Amino acid sequence: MSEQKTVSFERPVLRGTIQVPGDKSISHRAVMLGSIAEGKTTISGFLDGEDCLSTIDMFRKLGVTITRKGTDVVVESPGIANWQTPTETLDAGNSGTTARLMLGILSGSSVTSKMCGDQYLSKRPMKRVTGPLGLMGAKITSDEHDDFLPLTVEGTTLKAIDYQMPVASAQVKSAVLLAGLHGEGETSVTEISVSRDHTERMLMQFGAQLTQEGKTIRIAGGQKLTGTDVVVPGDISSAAFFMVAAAMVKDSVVTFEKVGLNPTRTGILDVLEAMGVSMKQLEEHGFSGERYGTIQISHSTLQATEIGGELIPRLIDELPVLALLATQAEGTTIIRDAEELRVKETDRIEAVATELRKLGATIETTPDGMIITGPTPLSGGTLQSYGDHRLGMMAAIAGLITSEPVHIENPSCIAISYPRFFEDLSDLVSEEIQ
Ligand code: SPQ
Repeated sequence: MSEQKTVSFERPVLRGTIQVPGDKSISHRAVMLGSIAEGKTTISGFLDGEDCLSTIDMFRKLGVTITRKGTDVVVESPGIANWQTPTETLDAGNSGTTARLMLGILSGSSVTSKMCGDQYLSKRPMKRVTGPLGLMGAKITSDEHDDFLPLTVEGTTLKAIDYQMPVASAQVKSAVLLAGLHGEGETSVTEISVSRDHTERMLMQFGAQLTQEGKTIRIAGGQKLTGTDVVVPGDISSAAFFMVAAAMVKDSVVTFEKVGLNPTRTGILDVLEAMGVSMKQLEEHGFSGERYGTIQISHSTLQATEIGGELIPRLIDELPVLALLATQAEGTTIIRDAEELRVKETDRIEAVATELRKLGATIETTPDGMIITGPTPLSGGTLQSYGDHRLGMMAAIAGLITSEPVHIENPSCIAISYPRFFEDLSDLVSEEIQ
């Protein structure tokens, strides 16, 4: 029998201050670059979610010593040139970031390894990465279908390419740049829309030189990385769930401390503002090339908006919960140019629409997005997570505004990016004082 979690509150109000767990994208990259570098790297604020633990596990199999005490991680590596050939298959679990970035890294290493993923990751396209890596001379083969895991990578000498990306994807950009780091010559990647730039920022923090001109990033091959200290800010994609909750639930005020404010990730703040959400930025700091700060979000009257174009890569993972928010806004919200949602852990366009309709929402799907008309009072129901952490958390947040309880099927996937999600939810929610 599958497990279930119920979200049910009489008259919830969200109040208080929260520090959400470390950024998933930055945590992966800190372990990856720390393992490529020779020597010691320390990471604080690491996300101990299942995806990032898959990345740690892979590098241990490659002979890197990684110790972790909660959110503090120490990586001690002999450097990429001295990795061991793993005796076991490298398992990326549910993590697309692990799989795609590792394909780029392993291609230019000196080891041969086989990589697999879970049932969801095994259906996600890999050709977007193996295509450009093949142009660099990477030796990646498959037993069955070359667009999907499992894949075998035989490390080899790579040559530089100039790559024009057909999709806006930080994973594709990062895989090519990380392969380029070990290629012969200068590799360039040109994006169609700017995607999260954590790889570029962190490569520079580890001592590599990159140049950027417009949407083109260049990296010279043969550069050596040096271990360093990385501080991981809170993940704005995790904070997004409570930001939306605070905006929707009457009388709520929530303060988010040390949350990542990298401009390539703050599209959600632009959308909240456009929808009329009352928001205060209380302070801002920078560390390791990443910005973070304190943001306060309060309950507001919501207006519909349009979300598309260059904004999409800046909030791609927040679209499921923004669709929920749109059900409470006055008017018709249009999400377009988001076809990438169809190749995430699940088809997030169909899954979001199917689940929110069960609660009574008015949502139409389009090939590249959703059209949502509100405001609509939502009823309760049983929602599927599809094994997708973002769907599971969206369902839980919906439960704060439904007239009846929301039951979430298979909620354990939430631990992929936010292991203490339900504890943080109950800490923030208090029943209304009459
Ligand atoms: O790692 P994974 O499984 O691909 O995770 C997701 C998520 O919702 O957490 C997407 F399913 O985030 C991606 C994001 O969508 C993480 C990421 C990164 O760290 O580089 C980039 C985005 O993917 P993409 O395909 O646009 O590059």
